[in-house]
Amino acid sequence: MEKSNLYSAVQPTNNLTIGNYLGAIKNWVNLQNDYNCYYAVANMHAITVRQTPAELRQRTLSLAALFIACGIDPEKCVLYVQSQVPAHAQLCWVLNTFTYVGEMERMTQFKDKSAKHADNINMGLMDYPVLMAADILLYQSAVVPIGKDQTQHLEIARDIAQRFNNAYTPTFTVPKGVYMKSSAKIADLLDPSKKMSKSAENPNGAIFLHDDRDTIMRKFKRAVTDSEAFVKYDPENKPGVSNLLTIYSVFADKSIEEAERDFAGKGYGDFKLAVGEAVADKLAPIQSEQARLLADKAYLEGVLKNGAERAAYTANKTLQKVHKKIGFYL
Ligand code: LTN
Repeated sequence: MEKSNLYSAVQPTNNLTIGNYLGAIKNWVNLQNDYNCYYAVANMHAITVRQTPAELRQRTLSLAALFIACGIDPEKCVLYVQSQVPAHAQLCWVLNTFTYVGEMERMTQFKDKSAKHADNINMGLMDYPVLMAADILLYQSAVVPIGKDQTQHLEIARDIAQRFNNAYTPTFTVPKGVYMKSSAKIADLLDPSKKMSKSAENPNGAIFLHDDRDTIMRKFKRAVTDSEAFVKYDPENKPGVSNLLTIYSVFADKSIEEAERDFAGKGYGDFKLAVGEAVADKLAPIQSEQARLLADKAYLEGVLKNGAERAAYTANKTLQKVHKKIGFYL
């Protein structure tokens, strides 16, 4: 059977945490055999808030290298940088005329980001969901793996697709969002009532994918536990310990029960050490592969150029159809 197309993207803005790794990239790796995957570095979305140019450029390359280092195979998938495929901006323009100002003003993320960046509520920020719809629809994507925070964006993409299809003839595949149920939810190490976030106030509560072993060990050592002294999975009463158990279980590839057994009769000191080591052991090879790729710029640029060409091929086919239907003189 013909595989369906799958689309996802990450913005090259903040540094990614182990939560992002488990919630997004690790799943992407598992999906690459079952779908025609398009994975993008969403640098056009990134500029909706002000960026330092040199940093944005560096983070773009760095994120692409990270994807590959995590196991995304650029031969199997189409891995590319969004701005290298002009069709994204082109389709976005057309889709803008199928999107209402009112519905964009009501988007939760727009409201949140407007409050956070009150000095720069630019049109791009408001148009963010339309650009995202363009990303998805250009590739006739059937499936879009996303986090819960992107639900509203995916709904709008579906609405826009249906609106266009109804106004003309079926043109876009109407995408379905998939929410990774199996992926473990990782909480902040210092405040286990909060999700581990790349923009947490205190960076000691989050493990970043670029953290070295010493940093990782130090952060786990300081992680919040409780005043009891036994390792047991009980998210309600022992949120800190349960979070550490979850992290250990995914990074050491063990079930929660096995993880509990590993620490039966042991104190929190040993436990935290083991969790830190499991994480550091998993991240070390990813980090060294990412560094190796970043040092081989010619290779990396070649991969991205090839990815952009393959992406543009599919994207331009869709764009051509759209332009024809709306009556652009071709
Ligand atoms: N908005 C997403 C990133 C993103 C995306 C996409 C995700 C941009 N375009 C298309 C899925 C499909 C985010 O910030 N997580």
